[in-house]
Amino acid sequence: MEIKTIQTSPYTDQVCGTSGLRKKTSVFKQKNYLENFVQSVFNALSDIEGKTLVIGGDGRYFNDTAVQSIIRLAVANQFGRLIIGQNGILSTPAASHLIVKRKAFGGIILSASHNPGGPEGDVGIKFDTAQGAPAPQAVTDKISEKAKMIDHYWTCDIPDVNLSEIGEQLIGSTVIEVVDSVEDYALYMQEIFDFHAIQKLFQSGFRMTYDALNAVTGPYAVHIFEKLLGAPAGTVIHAKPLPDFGGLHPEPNLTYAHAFVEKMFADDAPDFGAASDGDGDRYMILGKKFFVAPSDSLAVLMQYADQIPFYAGRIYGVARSMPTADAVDFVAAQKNLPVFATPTGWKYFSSLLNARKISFCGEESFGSGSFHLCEKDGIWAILFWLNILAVTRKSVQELNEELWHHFGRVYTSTQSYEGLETATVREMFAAYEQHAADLVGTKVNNHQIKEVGVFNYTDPVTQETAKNQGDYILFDDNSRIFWRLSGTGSSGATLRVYYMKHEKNPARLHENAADYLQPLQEIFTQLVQLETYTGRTHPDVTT
Ligand code: G16
Repeated sequence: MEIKTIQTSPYTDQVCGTSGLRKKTSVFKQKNYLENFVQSVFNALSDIEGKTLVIGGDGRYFNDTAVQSIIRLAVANQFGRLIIGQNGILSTPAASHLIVKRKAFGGIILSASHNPGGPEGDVGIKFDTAQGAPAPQAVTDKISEKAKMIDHYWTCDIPDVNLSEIGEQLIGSTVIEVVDSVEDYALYMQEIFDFHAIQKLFQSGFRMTYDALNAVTGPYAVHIFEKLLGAPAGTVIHAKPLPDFGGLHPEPNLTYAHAFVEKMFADDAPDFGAASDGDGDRYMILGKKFFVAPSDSLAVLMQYADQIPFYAGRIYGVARSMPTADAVDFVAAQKNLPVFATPTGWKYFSSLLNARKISFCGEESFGSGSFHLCEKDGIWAILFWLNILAVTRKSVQELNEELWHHFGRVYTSTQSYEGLETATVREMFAAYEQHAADLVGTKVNNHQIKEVGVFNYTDPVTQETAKNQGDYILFDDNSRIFWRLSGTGSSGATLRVYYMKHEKNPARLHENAADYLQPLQEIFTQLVQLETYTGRTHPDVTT
């Protein structure tokens, strides 16, 4: 087998965002685009010869060709073993678990997560380290640097590897091992949760619907919920991973998973509804006619964590990203546990998880996780809920409302304005920042401003810093507006604005979150002159 050196020239846009590189499919299809980036990943890592690399993805359009190209590059770069999910399928959490279980050097995950797929959609590549964790900032910076100066890559002329059959073959000096995508992950879930208790819950007539949105989690969900836990066949809908997700948007939230949400708000809704995103690391929970906000979900998991034997005696603390509403802080305070607030991006949780400063973490963007692995994990979170429901025999609504009655409800809403001009948004930010300091102590629409600022972070474990992670305004009643630019979009700029207010009045715990937070939205749009700069009066997505 001949190793070929291919001359190439850099693309200027190969800069890692919140979670690896995400671009339009047409961008990834350009000559050498994928190869340049993958070789840059390898160039950024030293000492890869003979090492093990895990490869998998969410089954979206273009992944099949991308996997074969990555195999050729990895063989030519002399990796010792490639562990590949059958048919190229691995959810992000399953890939993370395989990396750790098989002591791999790292893994390449082909997914643009919650972004749509297909010829008009997006493609993405993430690199996970030997801890099964998203590459930290220092590594992604190095990858972006290498991509800027790349002038050649190594590949080889080998036929496409058959990924449909489980087994091993030797190509050059590299063992190619195709593994079952689901088995190891499902075994791990059985170590963590009380499957027997959840089986009994289903035997009692408990009804669940799980929407896999034709993305990666279908096979995992059918195996775990229907086969192992005994939920009736048909509990999992849209179970087959499809290249274009069958036209569904692979982001489970109130806007994009509207059909599923309607099902859960119908009179004959099941007791429990859940959905995951494209690569299976996010999740959404619904009860009968009841939506669980991601920040409330994290609070419920934290409240009942000691009911799960795997975590008993191992509950150290919790982290949430700074824009995430602080419902979990109240639970943690009662349990006398520390809370960490990180920038957006799962990579910022890894050091805290590995140092066991925290056991759990989560974000408003529908992700939660624990030290069981260093990626967020949708099926894990859903099993956690099922385990709590099985032990307490309370409803989703009861579990959530009990916390509201005890601690007050932290109303939260995230609004995203998509497809904005990056330069215009920067101008808008700059104009706001010029007068921001003068706002302290003033009243806007009857809300007294206590503090304004920019969120900067120092990792308490590594001491690494991350600056300018978002702007915030804090009011004297501790309500808050936080805003930042998304780092996962593939074109233009997406502005995310996060609103939060703590309500203790028992008579006001059951309002619509977006309506309740409307006054804060008005303040934001007024202070940054949103309409003047962007022409927008309404967000594209509200969760
Ligand atoms: C990634 C990150 C998350 C982040 C999310 C949204 O998730 O891992 O930490 O919250 O993107 O980021 P942004 O607001 O910058 O778009 P995923 O599921 O897309 O890999």
